Amino acid sequence: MGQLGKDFLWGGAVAAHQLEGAWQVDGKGISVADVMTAGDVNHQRGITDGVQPGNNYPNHEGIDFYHRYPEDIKLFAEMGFKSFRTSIAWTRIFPNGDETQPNEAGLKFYDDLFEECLKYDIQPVITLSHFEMPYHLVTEYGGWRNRKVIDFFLNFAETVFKRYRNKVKYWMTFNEINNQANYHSQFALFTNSGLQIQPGEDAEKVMYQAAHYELVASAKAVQIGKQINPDFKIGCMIAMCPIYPLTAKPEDVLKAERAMQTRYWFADVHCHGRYPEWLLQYQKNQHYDLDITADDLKELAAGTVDYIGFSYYMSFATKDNGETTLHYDEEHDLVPNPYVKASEWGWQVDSVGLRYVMNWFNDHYHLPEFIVENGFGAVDHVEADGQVHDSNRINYLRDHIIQMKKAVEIDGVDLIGYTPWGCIDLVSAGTGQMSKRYGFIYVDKQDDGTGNLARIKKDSFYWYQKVIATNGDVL
Ligand code: P53
Repeated sequence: MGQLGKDFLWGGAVAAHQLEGAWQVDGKGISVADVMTAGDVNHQRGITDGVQPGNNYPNHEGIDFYHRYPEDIKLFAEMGFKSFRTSIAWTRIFPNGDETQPNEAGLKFYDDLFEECLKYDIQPVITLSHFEMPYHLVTEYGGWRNRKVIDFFLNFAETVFKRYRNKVKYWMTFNEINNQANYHSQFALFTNSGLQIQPGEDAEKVMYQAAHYELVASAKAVQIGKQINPDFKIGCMIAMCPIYPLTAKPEDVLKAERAMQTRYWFADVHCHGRYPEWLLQYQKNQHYDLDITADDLKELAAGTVDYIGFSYYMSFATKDNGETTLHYDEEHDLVPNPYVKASEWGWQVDSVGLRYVMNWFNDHYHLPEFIVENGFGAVDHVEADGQVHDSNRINYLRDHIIQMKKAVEIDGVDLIGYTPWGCIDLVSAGTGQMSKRYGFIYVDKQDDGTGNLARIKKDSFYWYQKVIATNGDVL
């Protein structure tokens, strides 16, 4: 029977663009996140044509982590964090993305940040590309639809691998690379790949091309990283929302299977180093004439990942719609699951699903896993005495940790660590809101941008501190 080891990486996760702010400080360039306005549960975030005056761009200030990180890392250390997942903002290192020489001030910032973590024995866990590619690569190259972007990315990856080779061991290449399986979502295409679909274009085909280039870039990055430091562990990062059949009707089960294939083939390529048969056949049937070379296929095979990093927030369900092609369209083919309750943002909370997906990943890929995001986005209230009683967040995390432990102790899954999302309140990726909070630490900043950015420990702060101190025994 497995156990959470004594080196289990308890921690928390964030992404550069959602908390650093300082969007134009020390030579940083404009990223895709810098041209996204605020939305809410009913309104998508806008994507503007460059930064336009008069709009609210919540990522520009974030929670000003760029200037306040020593205070924040100290709070993480107080909770007992062993790891801290963040990303390196590509635009701090290569402001436009296509320069040959990096920006030293940006490199220095992450040196200092990682040093600050290591001071407390907190291991930085680093995502190379987390929804924040240089906007210049979108306007000049069309984002990841362009093969040239592979080399720009590799220049970035090599630069940071070399610079931080003695400070960072755990890396991930592309955050939630599979969100774009939902190719109808402007948000997913833009944040994953800097794609803006032109009239008359087949969004699905463009997505398959961009994803291919990203997967090649990831495979090459894995190989480059291993040359720089053979001890590196380089993973993929998959947004895992399992898709259940609504009923035991065979057609529903088959539809759900294709839905899973459509959302998770990205993991097949990362882990197996090759495309699954169903997808090759699908692309052939669609007469997609994709730029996939024999050299690319060799790179994919040579650059498989060491572990599966994944986020887990919710599960989905689907049902048969009578189409024999089984084509899965995430925008239209999901149905509510009557057995689980949804959050205020419509995310269907399902802790048992976490154990299910840990088994699913293990059976498909037989690799170590790392839960690099999990959490409950909810409105918090600061009471008159200045406290935040976030018992619903504690309940969510407790339920998920219970299932996580079962997957390890009963099912034998090899789990590296657990870094709940947004360990300090930050800007929501999906909506741009501050009010969709995940943190153990409250940040006084509101959706309209007001607030003094003060940090407050929530009830969950003390709860998680105890969880870590007892290695998950006291929940
Ligand atoms: P927010 C969709 C589905 C699952 C995870 O999300 C997702 C998304 C995109 O919104 O994103 C991840 O902030 C992502 C983080 C993000 C977090 O989940 O929309 O990796 O950047 O903040 C939570 O509530």
